[in-house]
Amino acid sequence: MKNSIKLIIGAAGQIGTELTLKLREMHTNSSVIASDIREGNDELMHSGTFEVLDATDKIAIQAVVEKHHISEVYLMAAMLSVTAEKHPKKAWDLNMNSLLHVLELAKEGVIKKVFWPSSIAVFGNSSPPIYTPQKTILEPTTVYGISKLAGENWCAYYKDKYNVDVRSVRYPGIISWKTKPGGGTTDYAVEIYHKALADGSYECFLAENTRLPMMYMDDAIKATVNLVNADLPKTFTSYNIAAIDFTPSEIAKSILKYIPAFKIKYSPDFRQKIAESWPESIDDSQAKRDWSWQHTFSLERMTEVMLENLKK
Ligand code: AKB
Repeated sequence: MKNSIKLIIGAAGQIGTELTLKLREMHTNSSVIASDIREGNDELMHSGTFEVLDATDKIAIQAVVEKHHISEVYLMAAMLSVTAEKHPKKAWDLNMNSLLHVLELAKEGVIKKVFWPSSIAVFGNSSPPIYTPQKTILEPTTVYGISKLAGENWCAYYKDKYNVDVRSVRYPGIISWKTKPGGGTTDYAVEIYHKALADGSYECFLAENTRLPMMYMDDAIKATVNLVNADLPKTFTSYNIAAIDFTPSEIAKSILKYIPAFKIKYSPDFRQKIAESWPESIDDSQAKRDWSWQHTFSLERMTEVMLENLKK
């Protein structure tokens, strides 16, 4: 797969942008095609080919795949937890149809490999909240979580029935500075850095002791790239991956070390209930065993890097 051409669907989003840039750096700019329904930031647009692509349109996906001789697809387009609660049917259509289109293209042999991210949103109130295991009760409470769980089952089905090479991780909340996230419950952990620098204060939509699993972007990209290139067991698994977990008050404390006058106020809203249905921490021992997953960034290091880069 060294010289395979890669297509990122949803390349203008928070993870899609950095994944595209990383793959372009690792391979060549011309072997990584970015696509999204809207244009991305300057770095993304100027570093290689970009195609406007609606992820729900199978004919359009196939046309781009054939035009560029794509063999690997990274399907990063999705509606996240908060937006999906506002538009359940639209979220289901985007999150499911895009996946089924890509899996069908893989089944037909048009593409060879698929990466599709799931999320900690597959867990619900009945899952054990601390060190949530890989295999456990999965009763999601959000439309987003329901779509991710159904997606995991579809991936397992296509792998088992049609031997489709599809790989997946359950991302926790992802924190980064290049592109802002949109519509997620874990977005507060990005907003807080922006507001700390711009206003010296932040009004948090989660309660101060709400602990959630999180990860710095570089670790999320490393997990994605390593998983796609690993030799894996035959059965499909959407892998739990863990890095750090913290509460709003703990991330605020880490910011206070750099901005001593920083103030935080807690005004939990409807997003609190979503956060409370998700794990506090994740057991990722199977990812460690199967493909040697290991995170790098601590909360302290992440705060340092976030503030340093956002200041620029
Ligand atoms: C969200 O908050 O919806 C996402 C996720 C945890 O998948 N960041």
